[in-house]
Amino acid sequence: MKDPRIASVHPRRVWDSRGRPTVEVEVTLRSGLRGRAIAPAGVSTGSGEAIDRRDGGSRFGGHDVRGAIEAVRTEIASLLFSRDATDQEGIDRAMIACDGTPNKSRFGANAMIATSMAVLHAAAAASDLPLWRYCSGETAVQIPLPEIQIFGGGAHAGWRVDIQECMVVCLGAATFAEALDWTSEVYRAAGELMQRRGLLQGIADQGGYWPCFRSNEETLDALMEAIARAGLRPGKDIAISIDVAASAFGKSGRYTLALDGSRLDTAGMIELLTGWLDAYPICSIEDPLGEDDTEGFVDFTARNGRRCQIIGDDFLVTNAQRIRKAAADCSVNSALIKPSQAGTITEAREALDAGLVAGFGMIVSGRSGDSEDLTVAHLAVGWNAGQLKVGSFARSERMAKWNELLRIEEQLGGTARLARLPFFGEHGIRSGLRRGV
Ligand code: 2PG
Ligand code: MG
Repeated sequence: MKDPRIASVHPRRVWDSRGRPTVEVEVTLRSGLRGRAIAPAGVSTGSGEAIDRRDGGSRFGGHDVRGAIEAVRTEIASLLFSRDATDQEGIDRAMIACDGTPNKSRFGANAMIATSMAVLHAAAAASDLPLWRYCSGETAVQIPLPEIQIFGGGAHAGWRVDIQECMVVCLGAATFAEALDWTSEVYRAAGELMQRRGLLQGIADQGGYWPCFRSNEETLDALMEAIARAGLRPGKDIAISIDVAASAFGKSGRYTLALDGSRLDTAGMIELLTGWLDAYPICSIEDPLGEDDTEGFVDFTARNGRRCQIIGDDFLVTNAQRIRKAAADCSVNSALIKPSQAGTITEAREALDAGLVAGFGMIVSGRSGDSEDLTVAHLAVGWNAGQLKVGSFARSERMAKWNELLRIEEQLGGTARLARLPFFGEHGIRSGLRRGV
């Protein structure tokens, strides 16, 4: 291994996929090798997430990151100087201690995750390994099954529909490459369908079509039609995944679905979504209830957890402790892993491990504000998470990650295996799907 001690930490301001400022960090080792990473940013955020540091004021709508950049340039850089980049945990823990806040608000989660990921890249470079291989060590890995958005919504599309994301999961694909082939056909079919109906008005934050529908359910109908038009069998070749992101329109057990003109309590929301699970081949549902509605999560999972992946995102915020509690409560059976929600690679890994120990389905995820940074694509493979979610099948910040997985699948050659959805109990996802078709 080349000398892995850190010689310098250099931050710069770059721009994310929404055209907002964000933090890039470049870590240079004594050997001259480097690692570089860019912090992503969400807009539908859980209240328990680590907090990005933004400057506020009027410049760039308050989103500037000069404070976060300064924190990397001064305190974080001197903290990391001369440390061994392969000691990821030591570095992350030192940053956490020095930040000193429970939510990383002093340095900023954006400053910390960009640094933490850059350190990881530098360590991989020092080991002369691709990032995914550095992360996996000797452990055999699978190619993650992709969840790919077709329609956007919620906070990512001006609240045109309430449900934030309507995605496809290519259950029947033999390889990652085939999953992308099928998704491309569905994405195109969905675009044609929107155009024919005079609904094609552009794309949402993550590249999914801007959903000009008259009801939330019409989104699911349109996706079913697009899958069929693409010559694929809904529920057999391709299943549906939705991110309800219910925290964004529901608090204290009261949910307002503005497009449908309905106000529902927790029981009503569970009834509505269970009806969707009966009517459509939905294999995965994320944040079906608000982050403060733990009882609702428990009830929903008791009713549907054997036939569907039920994911906590805003509800669990990539936090190992919360994931362990969710496993004990049986409030979900799956968890999203967004490194930027945790704020360091070490904590994101801890959260992932807590989920794997609990037997959860695990999905590594990008953010709605993303960039050309490929870290999450490598983590999904190297950590053997089983699933990856990085938005739609358009816009290069999304395609860069899907394309990177094609390269990794190629590198793995004959040993490459596309992961399958986890199977929950005797009436697991697959049998549930058969009932749903
Ligand atoms: C989500 C994510 C990404 P955001 O809710 O799952 O799809 O959105 O990055 O805005 O939190
Ligand atoms: Mg989500």
